[in-house]
Amino acid sequence: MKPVEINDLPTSVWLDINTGVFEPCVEISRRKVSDLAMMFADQEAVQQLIAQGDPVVYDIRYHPFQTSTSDMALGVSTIYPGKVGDEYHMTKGHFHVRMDQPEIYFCVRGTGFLLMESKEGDFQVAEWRPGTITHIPPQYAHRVVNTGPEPLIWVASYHLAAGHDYEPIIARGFAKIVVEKDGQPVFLPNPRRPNSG
Ligand code: S6P
Ligand code: ZN
Repeated sequence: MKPVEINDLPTSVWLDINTGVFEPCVEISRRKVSDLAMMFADQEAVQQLIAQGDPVVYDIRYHPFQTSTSDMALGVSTIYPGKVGDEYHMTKGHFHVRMDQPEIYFCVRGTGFLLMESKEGDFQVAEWRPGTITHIPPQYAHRVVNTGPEPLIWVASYHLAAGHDYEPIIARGFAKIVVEKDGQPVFLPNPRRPNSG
């Protein structure tokens, strides 16, 4: 990641809500099936997709707003429609390293779900459509799932200092996975957590 520049002047960026492209944007990250390999339940499907070209699951565009006295950041993420086996495309999901740091997500295109789970095991779901805005309290891990036929695009607003902690998600996932059954999204217990019922 490039070093964050300090800018004490007002700044605006411009977002295309149809494509998730925004300018200026200092960094674009792309996550493919192989980057999320351990996150999906169907490991056979993971290996097949990687062998067939390793499709992109989502892109993240990021821009920091660092002044001499404050820090904020904007992320715009786009999950492309698709599944790995029966499980819908989703983000890795993370806790913030700083457990006092909340975040706001603003859905601008597509449909799906935001999964949130605290370290104590409180599991919450927000259903998303364009215009849904969710406040994620500190101490809740967050993952977005695209269950629709078009890209799911949202804006994330958070403090730069929040940080990303992926380890608990890599180790255990979320309480539920979201899979397609008879053309509809359904929530199933995470098979990696035998007691999540
Ligand atoms: C950062 C914010 C988002 C995510 C992005 C990708 O706090 O929540 O910008 O980084 O949506 O998700 P993940 O789980 O791969 O970082
Ligand atoms: Zn976050």
